[in-house]
Amino acid sequence: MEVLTTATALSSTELMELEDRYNAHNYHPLPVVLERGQGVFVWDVEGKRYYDFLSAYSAVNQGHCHPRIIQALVDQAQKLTLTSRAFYNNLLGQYAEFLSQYFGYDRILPMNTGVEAVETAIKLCRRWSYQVKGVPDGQAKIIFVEGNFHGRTISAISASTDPGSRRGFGPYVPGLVTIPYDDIPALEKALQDPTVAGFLVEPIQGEAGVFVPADDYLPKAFDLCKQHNVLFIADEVQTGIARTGKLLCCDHFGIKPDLLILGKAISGGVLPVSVVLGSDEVLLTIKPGEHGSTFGGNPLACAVAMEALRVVEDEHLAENAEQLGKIFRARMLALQVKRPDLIALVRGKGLLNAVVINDTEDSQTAWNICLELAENGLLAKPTHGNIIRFAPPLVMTNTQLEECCEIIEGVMLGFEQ
Ligand code: IF1
Repeated sequence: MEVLTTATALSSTELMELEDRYNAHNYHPLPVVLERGQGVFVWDVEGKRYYDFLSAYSAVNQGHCHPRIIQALVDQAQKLTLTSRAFYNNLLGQYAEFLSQYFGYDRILPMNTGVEAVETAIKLCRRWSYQVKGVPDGQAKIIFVEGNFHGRTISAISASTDPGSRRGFGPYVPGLVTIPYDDIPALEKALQDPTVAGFLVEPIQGEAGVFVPADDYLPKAFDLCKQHNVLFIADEVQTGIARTGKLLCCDHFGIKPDLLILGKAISGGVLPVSVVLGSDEVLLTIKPGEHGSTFGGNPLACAVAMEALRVVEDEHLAENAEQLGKIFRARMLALQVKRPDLIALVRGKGLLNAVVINDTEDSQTAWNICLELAENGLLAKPTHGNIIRFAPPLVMTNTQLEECCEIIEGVMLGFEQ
């Protein structure tokens, strides 16, 4: 049996078969095999070009292989990639200062994947509640909302209400409470418990289908948390870094989370970088040797993330997302008028949008629409069966967005259920 030592020119079909044979079946990808990305475009192994309307789930906000970010990666990769935190490196202090000032916090705790940052926030919240709030040791509760998605670790799925994420992985982590989303009375009731340490929420629920809460939900939730000396923790792994038309989704609601969780696009999707930002009061409750990770805060991640965030600012990506998002939703709403049988709802903020297909969650309609979109050169994927998430890189131009709307309109108007 010939062992493939280097990437051989295999067809999409051969590559899908190879992955099917040797890789775990923990995803059900669209039958498209990508080989190259640049800006808003990706190409499959046969050379077909697509508009990327998923952006690797909002990790590639700055566009694929952004030249400035890749240059930062290459330059640093030729100097020093990893030291571990057993020693200092020349970039972590500069990175921590850069991030603290960029987002307006006292300090950071650097990790790698989004869910590691979520786990870190849970540990910080529990530790703060014992050391500062005075919750009896081992009794801290953290409130989550129904429909949440915070990653795939045992803690994250213990907080999940999605059977697909949590079924068959018990026993579950205790102390994680779920309440209805966008429901202030439910939060008020849960906060009566003096052992509650934190409220951890996505400002907009991405995976659940881009649920945008009532305008007063997050501000009221934040005020309630302050009244009960509970940490308000925002998971902005997907909604952060300009995706919803502001640097942070919380900025739309005028609130500043006590702990801010970021990931994905903080590195422009170039390599895994995540972080928790907060006050000295909370972050300094973890002492040396009590938390960490091999790659957390590595110099390569620091160099890449600083450049990725400079690009967000220099290219006004939040403003662009805000403007293009309005155009996109207007075009989709106009499309809904023409195809009310197919489109039930359009919702979103900035360039995090979803079109809810007028069919049951277990229908193949949304999937089949995405297959036709791919045929027509646009990549999107359903979330939760009948909801198609549309989230292109934030570097998209008006002209490109108009062209993408034409592709989506063409497919939807001609689609036979
Ligand atoms: C998958 C979803 C999106 C996230 C929020 C934490 C994490 C995520 C709000 C964890 C990750 C990814 C994970 C990926 C698909 C994608 C996803 F569909 F799963 F839910 F974006 F909506 N908080 N979301 O969205 O970050 O550890 O992955 O770096 O697991 O299928 P991670």
